[in-house]
Amino acid sequence: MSDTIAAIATARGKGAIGVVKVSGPAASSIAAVITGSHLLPRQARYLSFKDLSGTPVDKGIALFFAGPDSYTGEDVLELQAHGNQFVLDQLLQVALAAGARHARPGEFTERAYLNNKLDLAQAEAVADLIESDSIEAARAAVRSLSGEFSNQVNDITNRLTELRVYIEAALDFAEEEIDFLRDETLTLKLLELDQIIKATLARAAEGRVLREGLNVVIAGEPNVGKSSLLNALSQQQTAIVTDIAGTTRDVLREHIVIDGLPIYLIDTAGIRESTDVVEQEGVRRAREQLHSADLILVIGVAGMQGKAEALFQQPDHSASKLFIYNKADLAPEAVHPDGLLVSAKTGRGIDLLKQSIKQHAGYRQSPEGAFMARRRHLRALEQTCEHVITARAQLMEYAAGELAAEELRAAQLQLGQITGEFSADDLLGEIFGKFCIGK
Ligand SMILES: Nc1nc2c(ncn2[C@@H]2O[C@H](COP(=O)(O)OP(=O)(O)O)[C@@H](O)[C@H]2O)c(=O)[nH]1
Ligand SMILES: [Mg+2]
Repeated sequence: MSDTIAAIATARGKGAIGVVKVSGPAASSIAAVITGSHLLPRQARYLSFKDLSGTPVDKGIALFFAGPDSYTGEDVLELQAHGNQFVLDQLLQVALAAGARHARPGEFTERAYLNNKLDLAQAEAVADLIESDSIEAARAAVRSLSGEFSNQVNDITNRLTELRVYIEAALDFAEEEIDFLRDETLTLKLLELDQIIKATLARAAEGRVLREGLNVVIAGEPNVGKSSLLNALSQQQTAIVTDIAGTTRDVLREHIVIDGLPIYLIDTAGIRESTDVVEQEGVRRAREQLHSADLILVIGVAGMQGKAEALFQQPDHSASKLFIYNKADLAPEAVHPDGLLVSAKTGRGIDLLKQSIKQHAGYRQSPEGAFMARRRHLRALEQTCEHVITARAQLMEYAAGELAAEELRAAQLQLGQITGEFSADDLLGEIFGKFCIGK
């Protein structure tokens, strides 16, 4: 990488300060052009920023970091000017005229990754921190950014290596191989590993939900109070509520946040056979929503035995389900051990319902806190887990050391995708392409 990149790093708009960043071999000569001085590394200087003709553009603070001790690992210049678009545009233009080119989205962080300043999971956490929509999400992102998630992944990788070495050594001593491989410490270690992976997965899954939110679909028969529950949960009068069955036809959405957990509540048409074409379409859309749901709230009526359940016994919804019995105000004595009693009308049980939604999301389950993570991380961890389980079976059931070692190797490859040790170029393009410019 021999070229120099530049970008405005602060958000567009008017603000107290605005930052232009430059990274690459020309950073120090660009600094000399703009500031007219030779900047010493890591020494803040307050001076005039000038354009190529020497006309002052602004006054501000210039910071120079000499590579490899910088964010990107290259020479980096940071100009802190006033937060005005025209000022920043001019500074950027000078940098471009003096030898830089426009940075692509995420290119500073991509360079940091390529120069081993951070691994891929950390680089992704940078983008996730910037995108955080709650304190909880920001905390999880910082945890991943500071390497807690990666350390955990590396710990698992090291344990895998240790076990592989052990098994492969056993294979070299064929006579004692069987005893070696049936060794209890080996199977215990595999069991322990399995647990560590699952714990990591739980923390990552929590972070994934914090980042992407949870699709919660409210479903059930007509008139059970689905729309009323949407309104009660969101404390908005979004949905039209009447006692006429089949009122809701369109799919309605509300965004709510429960203790930092973003939830997309989706209200649907009541599921029943109907001759009305509009309602039929509503029911079709309701069924469609069920497929993208993370959680389905199956609504029934308190005191009535769950006809609703039967509607959702179809095997095609993999989402977990929570059974809710509404209108508890009309049947205060009702008992439903399989579900939650609520009243959209009086508000009874609504807080409990929110807590249950949170629990079902696996949220706030891990005392150490969530790792900001993405679906691809979860997939890799799940695959790792499967390989470890298969490895244990190969050893215990068949004493097949070679196959077990092969499984462990496959597990390591999966983990390497999280930290970017083994990642395809197109994956990198996809990850960094979603960053904002200037990061
Ligand atoms: N008593 C009582 N009535 C309710 C409650 N929730 C909804 N309803 C009434 O039940 C009827 C149907 O409600 P709606 O939310 O439109 O049901 P949906 O068809 O499932 O969306 C309306 O008349 C609501 O006022 C509740 O908790 N208690
Ligand atoms: Mg409705």
